Amino acid sequence: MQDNASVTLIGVPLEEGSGRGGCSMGPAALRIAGIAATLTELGYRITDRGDLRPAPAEDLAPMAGAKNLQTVGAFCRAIEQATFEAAAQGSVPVLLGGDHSLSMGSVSGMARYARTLGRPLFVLWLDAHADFNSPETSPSGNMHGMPVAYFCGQAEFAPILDAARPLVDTTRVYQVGIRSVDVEERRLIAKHNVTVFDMRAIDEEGIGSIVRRILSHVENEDGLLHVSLDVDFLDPDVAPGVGTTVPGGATFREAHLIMEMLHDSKRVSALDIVELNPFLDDRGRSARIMVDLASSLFGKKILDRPTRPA
Ligand code: B3U
Ligand code: MN
Ligand code: MN
Repeated sequence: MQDNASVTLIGVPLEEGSGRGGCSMGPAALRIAGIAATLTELGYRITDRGDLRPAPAEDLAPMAGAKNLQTVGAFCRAIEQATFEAAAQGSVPVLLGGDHSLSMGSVSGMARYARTLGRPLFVLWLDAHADFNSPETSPSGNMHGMPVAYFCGQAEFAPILDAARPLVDTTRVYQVGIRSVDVEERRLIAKHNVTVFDMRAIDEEGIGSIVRRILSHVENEDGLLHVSLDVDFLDPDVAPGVGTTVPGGATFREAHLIMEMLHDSKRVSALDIVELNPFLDDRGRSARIMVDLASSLFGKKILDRPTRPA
């Protein structure tokens, strides 16, 4: 992402992928927490496309292993198009979620855009969960646990969403912060060579070194980078406003350092902010933290010069 670029906000009031109510209020909470004003102050031109509200996709046959498929599928189609269009206009799409199933659409839209440029798309998945289930392996049937498997091309999705979609090469997917993985996900992650930096890796190596390594791969291939930020990446003590809290998550400072390093890289082409559940939040705290992290990703600095001597 270039300084002084334009940003397109895309509201996704989707909670049907999560198995509980609340995430549909996420876009409103992020707007109330000041996402547009914060990015405007940083010098960006903001277009707010409002909230997507597609009619359910009745051509999708209901599936036992994928709850609310017609709603989630309709959203993902609309998101794919809106994300692609924003990127093709030279803007950075910022998806205001909404549960994490929305990333099936946003990553697919960016994969289509990257293909038009002939450049590879990388995905940085910041999450407590691997989200690598398919309708066959999911213990819950909730589609927010499936987006990574979807855009990496797990075969079981072919009949239910667009089979001709561009995919992301699994070797270009980086999962950071993982600490809750289902049995089948564990097998699939190993089989597909997804690079996982779990919480142990963060504790042992430090987040700065991990992010530097990921960014050097993106740079070596002149890639675009899609960042998908699940609220539960953070420790629940930091961000309680999420349905599936898992203890032992990233700290406030670790998360900010990631965002600051991502900004410096100028590689970020799209951002998802997902799983914020204002119904479970503590007086807007998590919404404000997500906006704060977004502002670091878009260039907010502690000082107007490097804070670390070269
Ligand atoms: N892996 C479990 C739980 C889960 C995944 N993502 C979230 N929860 N937020 C599942 O249902 O797939
Ligand atoms: Mn997730
Ligand atoms: Mn999660």
